Amino acid sequence: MSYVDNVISEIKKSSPAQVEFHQAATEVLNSLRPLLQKEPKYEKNKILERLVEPERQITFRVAWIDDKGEIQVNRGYRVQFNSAIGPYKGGLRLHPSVTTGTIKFLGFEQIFKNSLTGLAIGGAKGGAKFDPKGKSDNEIMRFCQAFMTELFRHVGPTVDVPAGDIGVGGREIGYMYGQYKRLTTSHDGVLTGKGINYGGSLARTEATGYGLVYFAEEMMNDRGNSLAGKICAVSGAGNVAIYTVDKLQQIGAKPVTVSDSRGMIHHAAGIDLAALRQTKEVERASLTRYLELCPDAKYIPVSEYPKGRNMVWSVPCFAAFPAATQNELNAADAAELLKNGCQCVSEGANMPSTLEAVDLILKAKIAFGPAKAANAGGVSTSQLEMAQNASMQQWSFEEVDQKLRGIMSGIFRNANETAKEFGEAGNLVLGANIAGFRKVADTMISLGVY
Ligand code: NDP
Ligand code: 2IT
Repeated sequence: MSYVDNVISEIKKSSPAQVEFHQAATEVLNSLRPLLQKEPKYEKNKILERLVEPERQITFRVAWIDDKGEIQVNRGYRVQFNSAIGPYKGGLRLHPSVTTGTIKFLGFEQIFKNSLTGLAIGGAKGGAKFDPKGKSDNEIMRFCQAFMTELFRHVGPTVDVPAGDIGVGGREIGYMYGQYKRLTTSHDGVLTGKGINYGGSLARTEATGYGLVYFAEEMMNDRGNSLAGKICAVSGAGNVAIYTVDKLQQIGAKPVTVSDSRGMIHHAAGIDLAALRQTKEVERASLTRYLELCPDAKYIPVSEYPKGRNMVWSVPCFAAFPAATQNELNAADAAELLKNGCQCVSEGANMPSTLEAVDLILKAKIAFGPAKAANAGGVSTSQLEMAQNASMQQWSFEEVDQKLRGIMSGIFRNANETAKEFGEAGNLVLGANIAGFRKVADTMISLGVY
């Protein structure tokens, strides 16, 4: 058995239930094969065995009192995966589907994503198995305070800097930061995605979606094409999806879909950004509310999707932006996108495409932006927030956005050139994985065995 096969098989044996982590590790490790063959030092130093084992993994009890006065208990997580090149950095996810396997896959991906940004940030992820839906604002506040009451002892501005992810936006970051500040008396910016009044960075809210579109434009320009005037399909209706729609419209493209966990909107006239923001950011409502605001749109509930299909991907489009969650685009979805002439898939969510879907898309040789490259704008701008906090400055929106553009363009060049170096021009999965890995692995060797 080869080195890579051995490590993958060991992961499956030692953590049998962590299927999402197996999937993420399989994708990354498989694409490292040409590098590992060329450079025996990685196997000799047991880099893969060390990389797949988190440096530290914390689970903890989160107990809080709901509006009825009843005690609720949830499980909290922080997986501090790798700090070779900088402090742990990565988001917090609050969703009922969260398991150890979810947080580990996200933390593992984050190592390579953060390395690729060219910034000094290590990889981590956290969150809780908790459903924010139907909770009052006071319940969210008490949950976030309880969560931070344990987490505060494991984080710090040069140790570990969490941020948002699914179910964690500005409101939750504010409640967590307030609790951290009360417990430590320190106003040190330990979370990113903070409000602008208390240390947040302008453009962090927009950064993941904007960065995703900048990355897709880089891929298109490299192929002598552009997104301007093109029909785009976007999934999700949260932070990443909203600002993907926003930037697509700014550059003259036409996004026509969004979706949430209950259904999707197909708005042939083009998504109405104000109606989308009113529905999701102001009212925190279902997309049926969007339909009330825009009656010329079409709403399809999940119950009407054919089995095993995500209907967003059956809408003919030039470019597709999965921006909801993992494994939301499978092989059947990919086949339909390709059949309808799709030329570009750029991943806003983490691991939205299944391994089989990625294979089909790569074989078709259309542009494919893997999550760890394409959605790295969020964490990059988080690092810009850390830099502003550390120097007690606040930069303008334009300054941050300009830096974000530069970082996305650097990520594209790095992944693209690395793919060419290994004789796989255009394969940004291989390019991103090898480029992200090399910096972390070489650093681990420099730092001595740990
Ligand atoms: P939000 O919570 O703001 O939005 C998530 C959206 O996806 C919602 O519309 C939600 O629908 C939908 N969704 C979530 N889970 C599911 C599910 N299991 N099935 C169907 N729909 C689902 O999160 P973000 O926009 O921040 O995150 C979206 C993706 O982007 C995630 O994969 C995240 O890891 C990734 N990401 C986020 C970054 C950030 O800066 N926020 C940075 C990089 C990546 P509903 O509201 O009905 O639950
Ligand atoms: O997946 C991700 O990159 C994020 N959720 C953002 C992490 C961050 O630290 O900003």
